[in-house]
Amino acid sequence: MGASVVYLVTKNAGKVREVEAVLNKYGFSVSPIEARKEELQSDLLEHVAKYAAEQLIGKIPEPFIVEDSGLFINILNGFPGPYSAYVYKTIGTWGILKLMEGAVDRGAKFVCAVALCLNGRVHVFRGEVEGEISIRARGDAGFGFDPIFVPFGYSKTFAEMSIEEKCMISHRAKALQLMVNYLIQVYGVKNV
Ligand code: ITT
Repeated sequence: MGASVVYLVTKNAGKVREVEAVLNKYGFSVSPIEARKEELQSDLLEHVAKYAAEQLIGKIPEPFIVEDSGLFINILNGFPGPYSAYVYKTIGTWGILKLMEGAVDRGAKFVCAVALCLNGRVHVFRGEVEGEISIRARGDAGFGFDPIFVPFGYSKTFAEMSIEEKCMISHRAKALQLMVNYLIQVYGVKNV
């Protein structure tokens, strides 16, 4: 392939920083690109990311990534899930804490689907991290729901971690790691 630039279709600066933190380690630079994404209504993030990527084939340079992610809360039957961006914009972390008031089961997970488009074909990789919704918001690093999510095995929220720490365990880092493994296996990418 020989390309060391990966284009990332997003308007979320937090995602850009994290994708860079992971892919830079493997010799890739990340170039954010703003393009209109077609949003498929689906409960499955993989379908949403794949559909959006397929609609962009031939319109933007390759290889490119479309990433769709969300927070799934057990006691709320997976809400906000695929609607996380909208819920964050409307009720935010405060609203989620309010919905969770008095809840004993605070289990939740972040899920990420990365759709990679290479040579006109789309491949999807999924990553998850399990954890809990905290009682109150803590920390100001990261983005989105980071101040209210405590990954299992840790006492800090994602927003209390450095980007390096978050990217050792995050849903996004796991999906990206699978993508890098795929590039190594199938394409024998030299700079990996
Ligand atoms: P693009 O579509 O432009 O990439 P977006 O923010 O709209 O940006 P999504 O549709 O994938 O992206 O929405 C995911 C939302 O889920 C995001 O806005 C956050 O509120 C939340 N989210 C996803 N990953 C997160 C993370 O690592 N930390 C905190 N919140 C996260």
